[in-house]
Parts: sequence; C-alpha cells; structure tokens
Amino acid sequence: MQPKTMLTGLLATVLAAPALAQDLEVVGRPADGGMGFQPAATKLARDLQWLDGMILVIITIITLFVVGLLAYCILRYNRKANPNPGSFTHNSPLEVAWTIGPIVILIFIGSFSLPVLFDQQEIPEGDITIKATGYQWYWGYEYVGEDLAFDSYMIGAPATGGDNRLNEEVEAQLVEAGYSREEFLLATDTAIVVPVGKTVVMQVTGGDVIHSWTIPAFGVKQDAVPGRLAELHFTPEREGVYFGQCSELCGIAHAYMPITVKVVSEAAYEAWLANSKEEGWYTDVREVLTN
Ligand SMILES: [Cu+2]
Repeated sequence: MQPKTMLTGLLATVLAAPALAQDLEVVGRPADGGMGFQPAATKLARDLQWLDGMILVIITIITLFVVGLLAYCILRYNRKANPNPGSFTHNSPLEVAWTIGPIVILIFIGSFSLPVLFDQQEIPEGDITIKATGYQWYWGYEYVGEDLAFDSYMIGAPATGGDNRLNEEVEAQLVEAGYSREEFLLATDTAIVVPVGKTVVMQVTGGDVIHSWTIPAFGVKQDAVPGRLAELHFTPEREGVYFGQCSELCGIAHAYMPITVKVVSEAAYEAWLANSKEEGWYTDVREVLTN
C-alpha cells in the first residue's frame, strides 16, 4: 500500500468515527401521550395542520352555538316555564338564514381545503422517483432509473432474526443501526434516503394485498393496491429521521411493517446513492454522513 493511500485510509477512518457517532435526529415519530400532530416537515403537512386548526375553531364555535341554543330552549320553553306553546309552523327569515349560514361556512372551508387537497393530488415532476411496494409484511423500494432496489424490514421482524418482540438481541440491533429501544416497532433495517429540499415522487403499489404507505410528518398517505400504481409526493424541509407505519390492515403482522425515511443533505444523498449502487445493495447512510 502506498504511504499516501495509507494516510488517506487512516484519515478516512478518523473522519468516519465521529460521522458514525453523529446520528440523524429523529424528528417524525409518535410521542407517548401525544395528542397533536408530529412536527410538519413539508409544506403539505404545514398546510393541512393549519387547516385542521382552522376547522377546529369553526367546529368549536358551531358546537357551542348549538349547545347554547339547546340549553336555551330546554330552560325557556319547557312545559313549566312556557305552559302555552306557540302554534306557528314556520318562519321564513329564519329558514333562509339557517340555509345561507351553513352554505357560507362550507364555501369558506372549501376555499381553504380544496387548494390543500389539490396540492396533494397534483403530482409534480419529481427530482427523485421511488417505487414502494407493500408486501406481507415489509416494504420493497426501487429508486426508479437508478438501478437500486432493496427491501425494508422492521428491526426485530422474523426476516431480521426476531419474532416481533423486543429482546436484548433486538435492542442491540437497534443500537447498531443508530436507534434506541424507543424506536422499536418503528425502525427498519434499511431506510429510504432522500435529499432535503428536493421533490420526491413515491409510486405506491401492493404486491399481495392492500397496504398503505405514510409518513405523518410529511402529511402523506396512500393506499398500496395490487395492480395499481398510485402516486404521492413530498418535499422534506428538514434533515432527520421520519417514521411511518403501514396504515391499511393487511394481515397478522400488519403492525410490524413500519416505514423509515432519512432526510439528509444533497451531498450525503449523492454519496449514499453512489455508494449503494457500487455495492449493488443498500448501504448505511451514516457511513457517508460527514460534517
Ligand atoms: Cu398493513
């Protein structure tokens, strides 16, 4: 070995050590006792979380109004308080009002919700296209046009030597892959790696029965139906690890086929892709994460 090559090798080893230790932050995962959404990592997710909040305000006002009316009628017009009930059958101005009021409210909601819906449903030209195929019980991924495909199993699933239970061996595998026992049932042995700020188009289909691919922090979910190729898209704005879970009951191990997406810098993505293609198989993105 040339001294220079040796030096480069040594330098690479020294540089790689802290890089391996420096894991991506876990951003998108469910929290114990959590009631709200996961942090939004795409414009889609931000928009739909805002929409949810806005509609919740409207729902709350309507609910309070209806409960108030009900209480008023019960108190004011019960038999004791109102022994001689009115005998009229209709009130035109009131009927017009309660027809037009809801129409205005629905148009108002629609004018905000339809753009968000169209944003999700109109698939842009992606920078990267990945095909996800749901199987009983794991996900297969293909980087379209990149000659890279791999399967993704939950750490602790039978395919990784487990039995879908958390034991010491599985915990060791989780730590080895850069996770902790907290990420059991979420972390997978391989992960989709995508660059931050780029538009990813996911083609989603099923290989046997219907599954569903989702990353809540991206605001996307799509049924994976055998024989059909559906699409969704996302543009992640923040580096980190994001988890999702199969969201269509697909059989006995439905709970054990999670989804992991790692969002990294563009340079790290390029290096990872080149590395994986060279190896002919998925490589750990932590090996190329240096900074
Ligand atoms: Cu499932």
